[in-house]
Amino acid sequence: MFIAEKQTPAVFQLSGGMIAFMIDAIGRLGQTEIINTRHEQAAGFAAEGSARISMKPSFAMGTSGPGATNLLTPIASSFFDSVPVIYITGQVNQKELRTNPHQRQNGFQELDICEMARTITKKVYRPETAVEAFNALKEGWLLSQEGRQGPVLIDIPINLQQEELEYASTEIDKEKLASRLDNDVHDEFRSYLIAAKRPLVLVGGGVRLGKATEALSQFLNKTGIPYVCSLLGLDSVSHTDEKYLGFIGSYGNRWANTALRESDLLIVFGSRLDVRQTGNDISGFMTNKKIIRVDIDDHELTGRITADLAIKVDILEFLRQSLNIDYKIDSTPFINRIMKFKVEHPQEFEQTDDIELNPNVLMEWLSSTFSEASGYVVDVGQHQMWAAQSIRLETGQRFLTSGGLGAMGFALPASVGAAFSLKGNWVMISGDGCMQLSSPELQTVVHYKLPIVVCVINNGQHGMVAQFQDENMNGRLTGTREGFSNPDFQKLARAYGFLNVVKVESESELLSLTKTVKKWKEGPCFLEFVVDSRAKALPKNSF
Ligand SMILES: Cc1ncc(C[n+]2csc(CCOP(=O)(O)OP(=O)(O)O)c2C)c(N)n1
Ligand SMILES: [Mg+2]
Repeated sequence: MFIAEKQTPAVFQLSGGMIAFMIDAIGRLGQTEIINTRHEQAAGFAAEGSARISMKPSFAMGTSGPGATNLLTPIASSFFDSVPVIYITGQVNQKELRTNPHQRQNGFQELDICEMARTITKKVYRPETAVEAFNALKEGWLLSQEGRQGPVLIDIPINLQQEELEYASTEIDKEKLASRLDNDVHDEFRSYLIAAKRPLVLVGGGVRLGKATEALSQFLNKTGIPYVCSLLGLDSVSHTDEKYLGFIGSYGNRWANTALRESDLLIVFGSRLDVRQTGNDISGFMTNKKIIRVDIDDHELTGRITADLAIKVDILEFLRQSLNIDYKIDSTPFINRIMKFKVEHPQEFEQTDDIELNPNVLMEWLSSTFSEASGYVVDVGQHQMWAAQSIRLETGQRFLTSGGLGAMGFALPASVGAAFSLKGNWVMISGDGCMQLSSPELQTVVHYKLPIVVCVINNGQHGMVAQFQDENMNGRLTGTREGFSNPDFQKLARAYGFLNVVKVESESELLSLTKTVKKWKEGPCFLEFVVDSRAKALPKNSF
């Protein structure tokens, strides 16, 4: 009843005895769709994808023991990327729970998932009564969304699941975050702006999580400050605005990192500034510039990069109030210089000429072919970086990927979750390695006839790690190319019931495919792109 009241798009799960009563209750009520995945990890990633799109908590469920441990990876993923997911695991009957901590196990499939998940959740609950279980749901729903968002875990013993409770509605308004802004902060902020010649905004994932994309756009237009994005910030801004200067970081666009280096004031909205963004050389990153950080989580503000001005605040509130600041800059000379550099060093030139299907050209082709898609869901590896570098997002298009955890196998199930939360077609981009972690979910896509364009970038290897080996291990490719092989993806897709399946090996084939593929976008289709194993994720920047 609680789940139904919250009008969540679906509950994602893989069945098991210890959650069977709860699943049955949701099914009998008939108000929430129950989506079966082929692995609990996929259920978790699907819930994460769904929550990122619906902007409210989603539910993933798994049974006790292996079902629960299979949920640990998505729990960590949603914790690091601040996504509100409510994970519910079944637990053995309270009578079966071990009482002596030195005993390994008492009940069958008994496992202390709460202890294991404690450090990767905002809170874990092991209710002792049915009323406590209900209260945990109520509190967990609010807590997962409060302040910096993130997952909670509720581990419910099977005997509690069978109790009947009188239901009382739970519509409680989320307490508004107390403002921590005062005029002094804005005065100081303005004084940094005024002193800067080349201010630059770095947009992180926190902007969208803080529901502040619109306010950010107003702020940027009003102030005239150009901007760059981190991986998770890519879909919070317009890519067609002339102030957009690209994707930064270790594998960022060369011109975006140049802008970062040349800026004399970096204003960071909701980004952790982790090593993928700053490189290892922190002092190099900070050279010749002032840094302002705005974040809801003060633990981030005291993290790797010390800011000249650190503001702990709800980003939406900060941006709204900043619209009143009297400030405007003409950044044209700075923008023009960076754009000239971009023209001289376009992204596709990073690959050598003899690569038959340039992966950056491929990503550009995908963005023009699927300019009307709801968004892209991208896995982990070189293909992820090629996508981040070269996909041009249309306004409102989403870009989901596993940021902080970087979990291979995220994209296919997350695209399932996204497809349940927002209509329109979704482009899922995976590597050949990642696809082998998630391929059972092809069945989920076919079963629910989801409008997902499955793209596999097949370079015959764990490319990202092979690239690392190339650079650091004299090209010994143990475990990445050696010992690695793929199934015939064409046959695999057909075996799962995909009707529209194609393999592309060169840029000329791409062009002739555009029309056909556009026709396929309504239902599931499977596109395999064969990319030379010598193609790399470049440039590899250090600052
Ligand atoms: C679950 C998991 N295991 C291992 C890794 C380490 N890892 C990062 S990228 C990568 C290779 C991915 O291979 P593929 O999907 O083929 O992508 P490519 O880099 O070739 O584009 C690996 C093994 C990871 N990030 N996640
Ligand atoms: Mg690969």
